[in-house]
Amino acid sequence: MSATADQPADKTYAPLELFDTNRLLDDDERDIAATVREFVDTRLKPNVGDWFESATLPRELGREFGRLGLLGMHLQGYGCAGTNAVSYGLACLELEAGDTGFRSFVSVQGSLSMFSIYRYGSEEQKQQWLPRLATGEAIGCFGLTEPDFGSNPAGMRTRARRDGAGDNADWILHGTKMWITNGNLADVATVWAQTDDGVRGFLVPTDTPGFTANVIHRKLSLRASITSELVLDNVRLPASAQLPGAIGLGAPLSCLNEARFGIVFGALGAARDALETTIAYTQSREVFDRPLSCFQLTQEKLANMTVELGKGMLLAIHLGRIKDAEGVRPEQVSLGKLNNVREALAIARECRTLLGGSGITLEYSPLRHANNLESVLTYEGTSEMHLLSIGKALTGQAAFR
Ligand code: TGC
Ligand code: FAD
Repeated sequence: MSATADQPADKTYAPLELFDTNRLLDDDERDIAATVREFVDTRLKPNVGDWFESATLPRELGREFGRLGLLGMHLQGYGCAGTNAVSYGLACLELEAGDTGFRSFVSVQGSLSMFSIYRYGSEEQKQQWLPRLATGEAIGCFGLTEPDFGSNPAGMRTRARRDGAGDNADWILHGTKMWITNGNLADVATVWAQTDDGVRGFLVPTDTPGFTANVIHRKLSLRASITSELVLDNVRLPASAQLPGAIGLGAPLSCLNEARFGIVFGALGAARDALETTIAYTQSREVFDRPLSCFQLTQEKLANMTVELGKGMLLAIHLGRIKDAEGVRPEQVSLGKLNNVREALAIARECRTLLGGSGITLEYSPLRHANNLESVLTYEGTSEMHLLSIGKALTGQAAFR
């Protein structure tokens, strides 16, 4: 039977099926993506509307992510799964198809908290924290941003000073960190501070006297995620709390590369979910006595969004393959984060238009995804910072200052 305007063709494709991007993945990668997708569909999606509305994220999800092997999954040893970068990216994509809050949790735990310890910690620090962080028994957060220094962390005011002489003297940390994901859930915070010798990193158990986390309320974005202010009021730490390998601002920035890489894939999950939701909606919604899907303006929107989603996926897999082969350069991650978040946000907003009034409730995912992606556009380097990083790579001139 041939298709007519009112009758869909026999064979239809999901947006990424059109691109056949699965062909670019191996069996293990496809299995990991399918396992996470199943978990998201059965455990997370049925609850996400309530969590988003009540601005909560249950702490026990950490253990569930841990049981799935998602926490620090691209790290080797210490109870971590040791997958390749593409598998980690695909897990981020599937989580963010549920909600950005889920991907954020896993990004911060694995790529910021655990990675900072894995890359820069002493063996004792690794043994103490990584196995518990991998199972989700412990939760970590990463405090770089301050109220007055977000895009420009070099200006941070949080200070760490020695109390006494010699390498074994205690450290005293004083300052405030802002917009910290999982701050109120965390057992350990990686805190970056200025010292007489430049920026250094510290592991702060969150029950240390002088440490307080305050939840940031009334968010319009990333509501299914806990975001906090961290106050360090003369927090006393032993010398062993310092991350010995972290010397200078390059250390926290290198952790950001890991999390930004996850976002290159993750944002596409939000876009894919918005688009699939919208295609289904347009097929059942009748306007002017015909399905919304059979109007040319609708199909133009769906086709354009599919093209951008697929291009983003090809870019993500390409960057993942480079990362697995020889390591991806920061400006290459900037290309991916800038493009894929920008396009995902445009897709989620365009999807909302096709849902009409129905699109403004939590019944449908696109506006929730769009609201979340506003945060993603800002965190892990704003789109402007990534434009400037690309500009620097092209011209050799840093235009940040
Ligand atoms: P600059 O002089 O360029 O660099 C200082 C040192 O760092 C090195 N470096 C990097 N190293 C690794 N990876 C990178 N991406 C790096 N970028 C720079 C650089 O080579 C240098 O090393 P050395 O040895 O020569 O000292 O620093 P700058 O002060 O000019 O800043 C550059 C700029 C603007 C790109 C940087 O400050 C920046 O990336 N700003 C954005 C800040 C940001 O992204 N914050 C994110 C906070 S964490 C977060 O948002 C988590 S959200 C989590 C979630 O919920 O998912
Ligand atoms: P600002 O730096 O004040 O930027 C404001 C505007 O000015 C932006 O448009 C920016 O692009 C622009 N701008 C700044 N400098 C320039 C320039 N040189 N040229 C042109 N334009 C410029 N941080 C953490 O450390 N840990 C976390 O876990 C964490 N989680 C977060 C979770 C959420 C939900 C959010 C919203 C943020 C989180 N952040 C976290 C903070 C995030 O990284 C910062 O918000 C981000 O880096 C931007 O900093 P800012 O908000 O201070 O904006």
